[in-house]
Amino acid sequence: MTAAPRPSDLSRPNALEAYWLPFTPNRAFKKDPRIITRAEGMYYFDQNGRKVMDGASGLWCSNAGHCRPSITAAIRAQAGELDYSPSFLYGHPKVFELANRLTAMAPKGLDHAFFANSGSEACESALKIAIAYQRAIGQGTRTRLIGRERGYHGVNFGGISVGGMVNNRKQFGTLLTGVDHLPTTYNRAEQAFARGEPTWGAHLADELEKLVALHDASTIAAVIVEPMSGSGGMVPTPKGYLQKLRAICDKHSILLIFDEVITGFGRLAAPFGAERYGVVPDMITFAKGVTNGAVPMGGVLVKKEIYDAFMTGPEQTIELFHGYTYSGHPLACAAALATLDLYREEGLFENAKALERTLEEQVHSLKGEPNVVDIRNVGVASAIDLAPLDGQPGKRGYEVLQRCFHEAGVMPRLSGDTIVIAPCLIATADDVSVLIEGVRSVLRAVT
Ligand code: PXG
Repeated sequence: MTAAPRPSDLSRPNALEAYWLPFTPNRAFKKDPRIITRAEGMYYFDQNGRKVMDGASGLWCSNAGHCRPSITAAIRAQAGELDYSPSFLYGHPKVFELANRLTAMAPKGLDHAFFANSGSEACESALKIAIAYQRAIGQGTRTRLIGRERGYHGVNFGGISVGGMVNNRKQFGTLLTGVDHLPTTYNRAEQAFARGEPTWGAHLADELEKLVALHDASTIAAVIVEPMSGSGGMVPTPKGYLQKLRAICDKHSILLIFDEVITGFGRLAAPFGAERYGVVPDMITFAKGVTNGAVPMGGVLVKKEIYDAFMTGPEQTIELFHGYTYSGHPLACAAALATLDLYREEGLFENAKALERTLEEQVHSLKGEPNVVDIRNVGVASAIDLAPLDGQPGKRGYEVLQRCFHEAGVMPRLSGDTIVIAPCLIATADDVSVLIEGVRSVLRAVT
């Protein structure tokens, strides 16, 4: 017998209180909620049917714009054909196809793909593979992981330990031991209002030599950095920095991991940041744009030498004790294959090159607007730093965000007092001006 529904089940279908929103000031949000009900192309629609332009590609994931019919159709068809199959001990055709497509897109030598379901899981997977690899090649003392201040590698324990954002770390105890951090490459005095990659800062890669001197190379497994730091306030990497980091890692046999969860799939006007900078890391993490955000997926592209180091011992033994129920989920694979087709058919990584120049021109025109203290850009990503209100960090940024949504009809991304504009790669020059002029009007209205 089914229990009769409790009255509350029916009387409060859309009450806000039960839902604990992630990375959101819940009380402020619930007083003034922003509810998205539909999306199409460059636009979101709210519960009143009002159009708001997406200025952040969702959360850096909907690179081809929203609700693209070919991706939607692929997901629908896959759901009707194979909804789920076990990821351990079995495979399905699309997961192999996707691994082949991704490794073909990746820099030469990254010949294997391991799948997860988010950027956070991608990072945990890469860090675990790094430590296990060192052990597999007889370097078991190499367990230390090096990240960077302001780095963001998701929210799981490995990721926040190597990550460098204090707010993401301070609530959660002692984290992983045996990590250390490179300094951030951001320096406002040297780099303010730089266009593209700043020319100052490559020397900061040499700080890795200091960490090697402090800990000894024999204790260090890997270094993980983002080719452009996204959540840490959108910080482009200085010219020459990644090349130096690669050279120092090679010198000391330390693995180099690029976290390309944001920078993969066209954000830097190339398939991966690795290609833009001509630096081949040992592993690349990806997520977000791989499925255009339509189904969760993440993963790691791994160098052949790393994979091969695990492929020893009796053939019936598991080589890596790691994986997820939903690794390579059929719906995510279908979405990813359709997404990669769309990126290619529409030449979106090429479009991104022109869009990068348009965005650069337009975003820097905000220099001189009230409270603007720095503007940065690289690829199809840009950031405007606002001076924080005295003793109330984040308040001015939050007000700008609210007004952008409710009054200007644009949705940039907010990180503290930094406004990020990173449009979908289908954006036209006119779309970019809608976003920039929307933000400009709000900056002029906010004190
Ligand atoms: N690595 C990087 C470089 C990321 O940017 C993650 C890992 C974690 O991914 P998941 O899928 O577990 O969230 C990210 C996520 C923002 C913003 O506005 C950035 C992220 C997520 C949400 C917001 O900067 N990046």
